[in-house]
Order: sequence, then C-alpha cells, then structure tokens
Amino acid sequence: MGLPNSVLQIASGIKTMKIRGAGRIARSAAEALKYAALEYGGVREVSEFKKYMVEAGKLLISTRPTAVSLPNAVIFVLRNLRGVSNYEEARESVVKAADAFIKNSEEAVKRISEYGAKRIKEGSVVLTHCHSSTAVEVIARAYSEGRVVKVYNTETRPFLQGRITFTHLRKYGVPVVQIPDSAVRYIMHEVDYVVVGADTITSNGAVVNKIGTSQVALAAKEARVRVYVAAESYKFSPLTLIGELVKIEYRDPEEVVPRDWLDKHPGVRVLNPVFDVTPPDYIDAIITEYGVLPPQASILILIDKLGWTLESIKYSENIVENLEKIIE
Ligand code: RUB
Repeated sequence: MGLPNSVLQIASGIKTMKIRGAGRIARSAAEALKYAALEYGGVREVSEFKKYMVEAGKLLISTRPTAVSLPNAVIFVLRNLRGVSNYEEARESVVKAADAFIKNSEEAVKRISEYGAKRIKEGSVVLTHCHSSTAVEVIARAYSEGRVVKVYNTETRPFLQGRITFTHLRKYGVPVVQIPDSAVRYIMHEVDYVVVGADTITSNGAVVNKIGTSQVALAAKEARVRVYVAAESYKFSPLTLIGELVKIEYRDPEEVVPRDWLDKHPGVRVLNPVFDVTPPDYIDAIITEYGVLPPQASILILIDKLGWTLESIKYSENIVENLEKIIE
C-alpha cells in the first residue's frame, strides 16, 4: 500500500524547506512516522508493516542530505521494531518512540538554553547566523537574564533565514540589528560571543552548519571572540566515526540569482552550496543537553551517550539502503 498524504506532505515540506532547521526537520520526520503507523491500512502482519515503515523512513531520509538529525530521528523511531513479534506491538512501538523523540528533543532544547545562557556574561553583544531555533532559545534565555543587550543577525544569503531569526528574537523582545553576511568581519570588534546551531557534528568535533558559518567563525577567531554551537545530541553523526564524510547539499541556482538573469547570461555557472564545515579549532564549546563540551569531546556523545559502537554503525553505513537491517 502507498504512503498516506500526511507523510507525503511532510516529506515534500522538508524538501522544499517549508519545514527547515535540523531540529524541526527531525521532529517532523518523527511525526510523519507516527502518522504513517497510525494510518497504516495494509495487512496486519509485522513483516508487511515493517516494509511499509521502512519505505516511509527512506522517503523522509531522502528529502535533504546534510542534517544528520533526520536519519538519526528515523532510526530512533524505527529501531525498536527490531524484535517485535506482532503487528499491534509494532505499531505501538513506532507511535511511542515518535512521541518520545519529540518530547526529548523539546526538553533538550530547553536544557541547552539553560546551559548556554550561563556561558554568556552580563551585558554582552551576540552575533548569530542563519536561523537556528536552538541558538535563538539560548540567546532569548540569556536576554531574559540580562546577559544579552544586542544581537547582530546576518541576513544569511541566499535563502534569507536571518529574517526568521529576526522575527523570533523580536518576539522575545531581544534588540536585533540586521546585517548583511558581508558585514560580519567589520562588526566583529563589537561582538562578545557568536552563537550558532548545527546540522551535523562529526566525531572529531567539526560542525556542519549553514553556509557562511565557517567564515563567521574565522572572523571570530581572528578577533578573539568566543564561538558557541548549540546542538542537541541527535545532531552528532555516528557515521563519521567510521570515516564517512558529511554530504553537503547543493540547491537550485535560482535561490542565488533570478531565472531571467540566468537566461540572459547563458553559460554562467552558479553554485549554491548550502552548508559548510567549521573545524573544531574554531569552536570554543558545543552546548548540548548533556552539558557544555569542547568540540574534541564529541566522540563521547556518540559512544557514551548515544551508545553507538563500531559494530552497530556497520549497518548504518548506507542508512537508506540498510534501513531494513537496522530494524530487522
Ligand atoms: C538551517 C541551519 C541551522 C541548523 C540548526 O539550515 O543551518 O543553523 O539546522 O537549526 P536550513 P536548529 O535552513 O537549510 O534547514 O537549531 O533549529 O535545529
């Protein structure tokens, strides 16, 4: 049987970026899997149900390649299917795991905001890039505690996610100054902290986040400004433990220049890489729900907290192709 509309709509929402930001993408994927389970109308047999859930999981994972929160959420929700013996139990396990993922994720963001705010000294100026709901929560909490007096917010070309950040921070009453991405180095001497989010964190502590983050971090390092990354533990990538590189998404050139300009200039090549990698040396701390870590401690999150072993990662090597084996 085909997948229900609710699942197809969430998958298309993620692909077209109506649903965006690694945390929200992950929670929406968990929600989609829950809908898939609740709306399953096929044969009431575990093996059939598993096949159908794997199809839903694969579809969701295929929507955007970079944020590891997406496959991590799918694996979290489906992994308990391993070992279930009847259809009812299988369906219930998906619903429960999806609810648990969403709840844990919301609690993680709250805890990160508490830990992160404490790291910002009273009366500080913060700079942020793109729209990270986790970074926004840290900044908003720090503002409510009198720690932040002003935020420089980049517009984040080409998709302009900075405008979303602007509205969210304003809702909390935070004074925000909007700047073009190219003004970051010029303004950095006024900044006390950079606070950004993450799509994926590797086992050696490199942070993959919105394109331009590494330039912001470079300018911050030059100016001796601290860089904090606010990220839930499901943004750490198990595959990087076995040497896998993070795939950087390239999007449509029309996000960079309009179609009519492209038509007028045939032969011009436009590149639109939408994430970049900031090496651990440029990051002062990663703020997770498990505490504030130096980036080099990322491996501890993967092994100690998320329980990944090299053996268990083996099957995840190609998560989409091996999803069946992960939940077998
Ligand atoms: C969003 C982005 C955000 C991270 C973290 O990219 O890079 O900084 O996803 O966000 P896009 P959050 O707009 O392309 O999805 O903290 O909300 O998970």
